[in-house]
Amino acid sequence: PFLQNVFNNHQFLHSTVDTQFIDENQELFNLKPTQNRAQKLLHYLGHVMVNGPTTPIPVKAKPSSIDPVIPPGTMGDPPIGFRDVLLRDGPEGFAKAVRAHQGLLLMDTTFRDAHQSLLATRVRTHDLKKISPFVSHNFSNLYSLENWGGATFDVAMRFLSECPWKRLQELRALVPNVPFQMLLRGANAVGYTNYPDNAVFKFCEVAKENGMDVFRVFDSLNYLPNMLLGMEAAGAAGGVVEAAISYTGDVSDPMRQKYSLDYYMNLADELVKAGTHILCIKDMAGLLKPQSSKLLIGSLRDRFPDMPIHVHTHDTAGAGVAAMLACAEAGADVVDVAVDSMAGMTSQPSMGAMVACTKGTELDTGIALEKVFDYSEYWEVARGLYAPFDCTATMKSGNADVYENEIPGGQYTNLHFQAHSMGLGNKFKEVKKAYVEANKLLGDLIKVTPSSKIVGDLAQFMVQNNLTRAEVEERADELSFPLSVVEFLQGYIGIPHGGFPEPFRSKVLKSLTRIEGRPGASLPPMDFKALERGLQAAHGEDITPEDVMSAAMYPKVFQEFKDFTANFGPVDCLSTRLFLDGPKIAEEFEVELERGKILHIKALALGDLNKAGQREVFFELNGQLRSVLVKDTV
Ligand code: 3PY
Ligand code: ZN
Repeated sequence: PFLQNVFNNHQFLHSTVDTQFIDENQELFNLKPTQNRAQKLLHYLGHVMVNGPTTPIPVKAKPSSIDPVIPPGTMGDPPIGFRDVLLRDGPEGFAKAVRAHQGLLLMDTTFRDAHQSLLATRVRTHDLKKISPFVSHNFSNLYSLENWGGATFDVAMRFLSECPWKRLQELRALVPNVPFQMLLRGANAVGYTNYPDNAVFKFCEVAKENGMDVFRVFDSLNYLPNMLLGMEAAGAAGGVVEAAISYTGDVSDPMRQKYSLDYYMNLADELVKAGTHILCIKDMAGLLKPQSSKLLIGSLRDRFPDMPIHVHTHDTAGAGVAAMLACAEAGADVVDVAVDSMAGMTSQPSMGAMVACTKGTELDTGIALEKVFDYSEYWEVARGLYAPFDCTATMKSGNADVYENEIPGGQYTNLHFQAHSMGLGNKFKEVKKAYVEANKLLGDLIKVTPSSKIVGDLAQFMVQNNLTRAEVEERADELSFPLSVVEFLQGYIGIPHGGFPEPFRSKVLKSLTRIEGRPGASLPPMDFKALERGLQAAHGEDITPEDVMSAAMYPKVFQEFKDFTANFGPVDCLSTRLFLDGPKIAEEFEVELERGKILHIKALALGDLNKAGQREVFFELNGQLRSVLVKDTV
């Protein structure tokens, strides 16, 4: 609301009032500074023009100067979708409808896992919002749109300086008919380690209130107590519970006994018993081949005829479409795909390929291929905006070696990039080999965030210190291992299938404490009221329940995000090219601060360096000359 303080109250300024007026109008002395978002944004743009982007840019490639065009086809109300079924019939009714559906259903991962795997999770709300009405109108028969959770929560604040909750709210308003899906790391929520139970419950509650529908719950060790906790939290919030078994090994290989078909069937029994609405196989590294798909999904289908089955994979080896077709033929109800231009390699298999390959069969998705082409074109151009983060800067193809190293999609990209950026492009193979050895040292783990990071940290430690597995085993009591490895062995993220590796564990831990059972069970509950008061003291009164949850998950990242926004304003309103690269001199552009509130800006000139090491940057803002002083740190 418009601030009615002493500086702009008409009656007060014109002295037409007496002191009683002051007593009755306390808000006159509400002297909080006005937001002045426009000036803050100029400050941000000036800063980028002088010093370059605020988010670290890994490669020299510039964001493309071509803006994506929104395809036509968004007139009127969007058609009815599965979300309408969910709102009407609740999670159980939704699950029934999914199971009863004729044909194959798809989950679209373009808004989450695809860019987490290919573009370092950097896709901004700005570009997601633009294409959302198109998705709502033309993909109303999706099972769900995965658009939240996993790494997006942390990255939104840390690297994009935007609020993950606002993303959820804004997308929800634009897509009323397609269920939204998030990835919940079980007892780790959207973080890397176990949180107190009440934090996981509260997180799910707030996510549901903000429009989340389907919670895919996994644990990085498939540790049942952690999974049950996450499922309970999602269920108590009123969400659809999709319990996900993380898949590793190869069920069709009789030589791979640790993660056998029986192992998966027993785990599935527990999850079904615990009341999951949907059962998911989460193949985070893309290890399912057609024959293992047939065996695993076929067995689950036989055992649980009424349970909807959803399969997630990555296309790292290039066999993703073949595997997902085999899953669908074996009885899966839903498989995950990303739109073609955001698919393949370490991302999900291609939506267009799945739609085309099932067309006219019993598995027909009912999705129009022409719409997929339009959607794909938007993303092909939008992807160009993220060129500085695109894995294709260095990675040129997928690789079937993933069947050996079992590295999850997103991590495969990260490790590849790290090897290249350290000038060790030719060492990637060595890193992958070390990953295999590190996994064996740790007892052959399920590898997915955060257990995959622990294996990766150990692998890097081995490469850096030139250590073989035998040497690490032998010298385990004297080496200083990465903290993540030590904490894993202490039991901080739960207990791996088959127990901890011995004598390795005892040699590393010596007298360090060991956590018994589920780690969250021994953590004291989080005091949200106290947290809220602390945040109010630090950042002012306007702290929302969503802010409290952001701080609960990532205290330091949240604080930095708030400080950044206090300085630079709502940078999420800027287009991606402006956000990353700033405007060119003489460029004119518009920034929509909120609906109907548009700033017209022109970048005029960059001043010379002054004695204080600053530059003055000149703009025209809504026709008026403005300037900002920016410290030149380059
Ligand atoms: C995540 O936890 O972010 C994942 O995508 C795991 O596969
Ligand atoms: Zn994934």
